[in-house]
Amino acid sequence: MLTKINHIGIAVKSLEDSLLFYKDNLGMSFAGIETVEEQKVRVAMLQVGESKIELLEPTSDDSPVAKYIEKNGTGIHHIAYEVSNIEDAIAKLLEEGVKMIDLEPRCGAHDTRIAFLHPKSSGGVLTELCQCSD
Ligand code: CMX
Repeated sequence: MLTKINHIGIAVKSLEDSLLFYKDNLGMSFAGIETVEEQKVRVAMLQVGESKIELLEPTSDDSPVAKYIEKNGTGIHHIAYEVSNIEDAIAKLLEEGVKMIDLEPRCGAHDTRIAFLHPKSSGGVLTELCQCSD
């Protein structure tokens, strides 16, 4: 069902401050910043080899990522696994009794369709399914 890890999401307070570390100190290539209005986050995607790191900055105090930072501090927020057919993946997980936050895909960053599993079903790790556009 899963084809690879698409990205690791990291909650930060400021993209610009965090980019100094990831882009300048670690030398990751930077693919630009995008705002996902619906989820109240600004997202910066960085690439290292085949792997991607997604920095998430809340755009308002009521953003879910702002709430996450308030409760847990900055740090790893989610792991996103790539799937080739997200509807099939959601249906399979539901059939197996996995609790989903998203019963239907929603829009993610960089032209993807995504769905979150409930952390109760994944040992407290927020887990995302992610289907890239063809
Ligand atoms: N890690 C672990 N647990 C988390 C979590 C995280 N990062 N974020 C939320 N939770 C927990 C909550 O504490 C809550 O637990 P309880 O049910 O025990 O209280 C549960 O998950 C549900 O969270 P919620 O905020 O109450 O539920 P919502 O449906 O309102 O939102 C979610 C869930 C995950 C979508 C939202 O919290 C969130 O993080 N949104 C931002 C998503 C994001 O990262 N978008 C970026 C772009 C996407 C991309 O392309 O990758």
